[in-house]
Amino acid sequence: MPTEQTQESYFQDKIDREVRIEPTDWMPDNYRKALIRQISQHAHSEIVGMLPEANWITRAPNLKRKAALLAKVQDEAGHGLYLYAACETLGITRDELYEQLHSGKAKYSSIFNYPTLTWADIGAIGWLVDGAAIMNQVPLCRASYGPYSRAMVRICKEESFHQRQGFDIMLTLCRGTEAQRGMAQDALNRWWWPSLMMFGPRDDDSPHSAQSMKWKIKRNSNDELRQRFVDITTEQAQFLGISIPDPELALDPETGHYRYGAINWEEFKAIIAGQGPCNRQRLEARKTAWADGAWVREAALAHSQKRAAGTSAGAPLADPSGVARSGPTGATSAETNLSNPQPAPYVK
Ligand code: BYC
Repeated sequence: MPTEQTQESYFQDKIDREVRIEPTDWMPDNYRKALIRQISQHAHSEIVGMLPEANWITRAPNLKRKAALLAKVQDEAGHGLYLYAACETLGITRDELYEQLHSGKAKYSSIFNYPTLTWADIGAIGWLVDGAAIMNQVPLCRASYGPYSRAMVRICKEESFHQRQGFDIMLTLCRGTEAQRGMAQDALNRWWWPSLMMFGPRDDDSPHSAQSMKWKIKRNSNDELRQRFVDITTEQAQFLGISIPDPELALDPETGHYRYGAINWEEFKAIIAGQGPCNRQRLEARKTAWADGAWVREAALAHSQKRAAGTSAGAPLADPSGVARSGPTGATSAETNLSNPQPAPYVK
């Protein structure tokens, strides 16, 4: 019988050799907890992140923009689902995860506690917020936990489209009228600093980084990723012809990186403590969605129970997918549907 210590050194050795950890493998309890914390925070960020953007679907300036925004918000629901599913493989239920969000025990990204005041904010979110998300998430495609790393591959592909649509909105505004350029500048002024905060506290103030990097849950430090983001977006802002609201931003010729001014960490702490401009509103919206969805959950449960009971009794079932299925009578649901264009009722 291996001791806990030998199991742990075997586990670390696997991580060091880049072998993925899978749900049925032995893992230290703290590794499991660290993953649940990070993956669930990420999943919650996706579904809370839908709120400020969804606010603009009905006010998008044209059909093309509306379709792209609608698709983006739907993608975010999908990202939430992949991540919740990955998290559930660690032995926690979806209900427990939601409960942690609703009670305030689990965090979600600080960035979604700011309001979206104009259409340019949708551009700035795509460009900066999704840009920061990609910077942080591409390395997570190589995270040591298999289900998480695989979910991240798909998420990152979609995030790239999100970033492009945001940049395209900014570019259109910046090439537009004086008023439109003004809107783009105002959005950059409001979203720049909160975007830098998305990467988390400074490395010397980040309690989880060292262990998470040893376990390869995280591959890069918060400051490292933040610097990469500043380097890339500064030049994108120059291309757009708008100014980053940081008088200290300057290229350091020695390092080749852009130096930037001090981040207001007091604001960050207040936001993650629940005191941001929209924290209450965001949590209320999630709790209302959960309560309003109770009948859907009940109906889905009743449906699956009926199917299970029906299948075990060998009775024919209407397939909600609409694919013809033959029951013991030889009749298919498609045939039933021929005489009745409505979806076939359950056969008890
Ligand atoms: N917001 O030791 P640290 C997105 C918390 S958006 C709130 O550095 P760690 C999307 C942290 O949880 C982004 N809380 O932690 C984009 C910890 O508190 P607890 C979501 C934050 O985990 C567009 C404490 O501060 N992305 O997906 O090593 C549309 C100490 O921090 C934040 C992810 O979640 C923050 N910004 O590093 C829709 C990516 N930063 O737990 C959606 C995966 C830190 O001890 N997550 N905290 O109470 C990560 O990469 C890491 O968790 C972080 C933080 C870099 C965020």
